Amino acid sequence: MTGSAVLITLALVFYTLGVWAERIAHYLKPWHVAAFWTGLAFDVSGTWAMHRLAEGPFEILAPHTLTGQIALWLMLIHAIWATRVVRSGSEESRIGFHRYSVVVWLIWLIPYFGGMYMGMHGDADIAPMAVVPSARQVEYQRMEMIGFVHFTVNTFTDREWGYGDESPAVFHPTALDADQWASVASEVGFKELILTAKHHDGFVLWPSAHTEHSVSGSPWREGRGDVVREFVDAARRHGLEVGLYLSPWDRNHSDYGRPEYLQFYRSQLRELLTGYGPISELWVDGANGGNGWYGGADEERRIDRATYYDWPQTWALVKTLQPEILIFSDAGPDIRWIGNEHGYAGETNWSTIDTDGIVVGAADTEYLNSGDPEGGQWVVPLCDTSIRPGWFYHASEDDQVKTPRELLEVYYRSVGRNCVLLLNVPPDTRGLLHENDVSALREFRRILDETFDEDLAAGRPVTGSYHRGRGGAFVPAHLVDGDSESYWAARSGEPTASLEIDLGRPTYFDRIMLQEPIRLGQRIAAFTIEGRVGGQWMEIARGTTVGYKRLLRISGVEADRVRIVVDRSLAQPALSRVGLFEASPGEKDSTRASSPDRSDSE
Ligand code: FUL
Repeated sequence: MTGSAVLITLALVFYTLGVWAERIAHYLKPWHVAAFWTGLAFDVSGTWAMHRLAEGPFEILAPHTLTGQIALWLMLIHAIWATRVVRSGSEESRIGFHRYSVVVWLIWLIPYFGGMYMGMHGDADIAPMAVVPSARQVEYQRMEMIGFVHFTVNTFTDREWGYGDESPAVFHPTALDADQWASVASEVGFKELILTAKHHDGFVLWPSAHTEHSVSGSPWREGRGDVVREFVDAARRHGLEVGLYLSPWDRNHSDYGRPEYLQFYRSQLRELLTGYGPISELWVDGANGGNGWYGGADEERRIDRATYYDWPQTWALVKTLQPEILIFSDAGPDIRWIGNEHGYAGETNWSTIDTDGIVVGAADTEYLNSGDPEGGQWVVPLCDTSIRPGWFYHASEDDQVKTPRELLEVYYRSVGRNCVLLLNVPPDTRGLLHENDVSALREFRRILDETFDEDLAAGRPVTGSYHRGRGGAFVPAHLVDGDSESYWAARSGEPTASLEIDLGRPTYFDRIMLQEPIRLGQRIAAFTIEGRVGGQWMEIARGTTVGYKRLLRISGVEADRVRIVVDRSLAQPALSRVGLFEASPGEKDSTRASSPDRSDSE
């Protein structure tokens, strides 16, 4: 309990004692009056302490303040009156006085309980923005990195887009081990894996009741196998969430382009979403229409992207089957494409967009890349890219696997720019992740851990203005307390702020991490970081949005104090974390080699 609450509770004790002792005695005694005055003294000091803690100017007309004021004045009048009655009042008025006392006591209870309620609930959070993420979207964003598994007949035909006429017999992994995929994924920090249950060629990785074009027709596991099942089970064994990619475009199906195909597509969704337990994400690809086999027609088919799939109804079906699922597409509704396949988010990246009018497969990629501060929907940005040039495995690309340093580049431009990174690591013809991919991933992880292992700002003293709340709910120290739930918030109505971390001694760092408590919305639009180097303040970084996480690479400085200046914000800014790090030597070489863009190394 805070000091003010103790004082006000003491006021309650004394006041109640005086009033009820008088009531029982039916006679006003001098000690009753003394108890009234003591109660009043505690109430005045408790109220004063509370207002010192509460934020901003004293608002005389706020409901709680107003009832509190009225009660205080009533108590004062009552105490003065009681004093006079004891001193010079008639016996009759001393006998009847308790009636007034009880009324004043009852009125006083209103602000007391009101204050207690506000103490428990009033400062739980600052006011959220008009658009905030769902709890599931926050969970999703916190995963930071997830893995993509592109695997189908293309793996065996050495193609990127199958035509739809592949024989199921070509699908014959010799050593398929979904456990290896999942164990590598969890080892390198992926929190979810997404499998291409069906790619554009239409071949399905599970034994479907709706098409013959599936693993049932392949020699693998004598036609009795189910890749989706093995994948889902392995992922869960390794504590990973499961996502499925079901290509809307189907170059195998004879009905593709006709209304009947939609029923087929929905039946496939039904199979996947009812047969394999909880699915965290459905991935809806934008590629669509064009030539294909289409049951032997072997022709070009175009669809109207805006209407053909009747997405609102299709997504409603998906959510009925799996209420917790998140749907990815260019238009969300829950997760949005970042607009390119390099895994790069815009330097400015808002989690909000306006999904109205976005057509899946024909979206404005610039818009998706940076989001929209005025957007009416929260749609988590997702950066997808492949560890190899292609999405599917090709032996010819074994020596073109992204290096750990290239992976770091992707990481800083995706996770470091308010995105979730979806990294594709395609199994080879054995059905295993290739050794080159696995070793690049492991080294990438090692460097990442080395860089972010020690936060040089952790636990250091932080000063700056803040939104006052009971129990210090929003103090600057929350930036460095290692608790992702706690946060600092500026005074309400103030879109700028400045915070200063005292590092105690000159400290070298070259990586900066900022995080907003996004469950209350995204706010910060521009910020500057300054450092005191050799007694002189200098600007060391500058940026726009922060969002869930913003990572900045700077050329190293040795500063003893660091200032975070919020220059512009859509509402009172809030931050849950500021971290300062020294990059692993493995990373620094890469910075030199690939000379990162100014945007990340201002
Ligand atoms: C694209 C597809 O055409 C690629 O083959 C791959 O699946 C990628 C993730 O999405 O649109």
